[in-house]
Amino acid sequence: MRIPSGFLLGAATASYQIEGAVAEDGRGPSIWDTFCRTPGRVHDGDTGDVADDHYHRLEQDLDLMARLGLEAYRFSVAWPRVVPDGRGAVNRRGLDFYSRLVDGLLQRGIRPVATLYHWDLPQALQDRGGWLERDTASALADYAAVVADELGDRVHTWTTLNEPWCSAYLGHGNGVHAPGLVGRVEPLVAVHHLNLAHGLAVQALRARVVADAQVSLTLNLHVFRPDGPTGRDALRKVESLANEVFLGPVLEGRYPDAVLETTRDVTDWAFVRDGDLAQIHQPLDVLGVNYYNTNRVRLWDGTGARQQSDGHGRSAGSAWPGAEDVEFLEQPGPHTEMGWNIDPAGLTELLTGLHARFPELPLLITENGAAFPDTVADDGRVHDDDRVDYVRRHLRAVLDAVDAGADVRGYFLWSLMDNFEWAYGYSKRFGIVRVDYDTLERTPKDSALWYADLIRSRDLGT
Ligand code: IFM
Repeated sequence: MRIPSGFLLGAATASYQIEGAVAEDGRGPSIWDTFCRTPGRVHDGDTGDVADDHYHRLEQDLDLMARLGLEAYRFSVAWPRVVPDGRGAVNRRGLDFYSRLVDGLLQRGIRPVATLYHWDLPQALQDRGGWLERDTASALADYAAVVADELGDRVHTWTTLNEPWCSAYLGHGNGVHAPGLVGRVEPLVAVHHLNLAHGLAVQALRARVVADAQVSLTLNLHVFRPDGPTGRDALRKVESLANEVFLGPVLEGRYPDAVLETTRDVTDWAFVRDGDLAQIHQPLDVLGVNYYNTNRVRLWDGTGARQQSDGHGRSAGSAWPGAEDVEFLEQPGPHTEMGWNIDPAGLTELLTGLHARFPELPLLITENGAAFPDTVADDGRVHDDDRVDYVRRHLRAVLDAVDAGADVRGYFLWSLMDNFEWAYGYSKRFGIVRVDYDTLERTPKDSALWYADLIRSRDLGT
């Protein structure tokens, strides 16, 4: 199987997960700084204070990317580094960091792909209501304008939001992500304000970036498999909350009926104002797709303990408002260290399904990868054959979708290096480069060497 010419092979990271330097050069606090300091929220009390120290090791990390031969690099800009209070004064030193990053990529022939928001909301905005407050959407657009004025001449692809599903439902539904709120209507209010933020940010970007830059949104679209006689009903509910609530307004200009039905006893959506859907429904050049696993669902019959293996941890709240009667069943193995099942066929189905529904819309895999319990062998290397196998099989799944007609433009491996895995702290390693958290030394794992070879040969084998 050969990688088609023009198909980009890259790797991805996000600001809070790798940068560290949280109190340096004028950066303000983010909701994740606060969350990490709240006892019991993050594994072992880990924080992003140092993370991979990427902020101080930028040149070294750029050289590493060049050695691997990456064709593109997806990073996120930390809003609290650029506009420390969320609104108002711009921090020049924050912008300078990203400007150096983009220049460093271009000097090495690597295409920069920038995400504006990968979950590190300035704490000052959270203090004023965060994503429950409509004004946060226009604050994101103002921040987008600042970043685009600085980097708009050099960035190849822009993504407004990363996985708004996580921001909304994990942040405001089951509370396992910052800001750690538990509620039913709150995640849906957050969904709408995130959708609005996306639409306003697209408009701010379009007015400023070079004409051939691509503007996108990255969604972690879920693939559900129905189980038994109630599987279809369950699927309709969770699909509406996970996928349709974003695809509908962003790409079709409406909240679909299935969303309104599923959430009927939660909200009347009165927070959606006249004109909002037109603001949200902006043309996109490409849709970013993050994919890791699938879920098997059915309706709970009210007896026995309800199964809840949705892969995002347990809490007092639910990430599925209006679909609390859906059971997430344990999936057969193999699983990654996150407990997520390995199901590459789901990626092919997702991509071909998206292509059938939105035939004009190019797709980009903005994240795919796996955490495994890596060990350092006696020879000092990490022989992560399981990760190589995972990536190879998922890349094949992408190429299967391309063969079936889907217009997929590239693949970004999550992640370039081990990093802060949110509520799991540093306990899960997704990197193709190992980071020793004591010395911060970087060591390419076997998967990195394999990926570098693949980028050179563009041959995925048979
Ligand atoms: O680490 C995260 C990333 O920040 C968003 N997508 C999923 C990854 C693995 O959980």
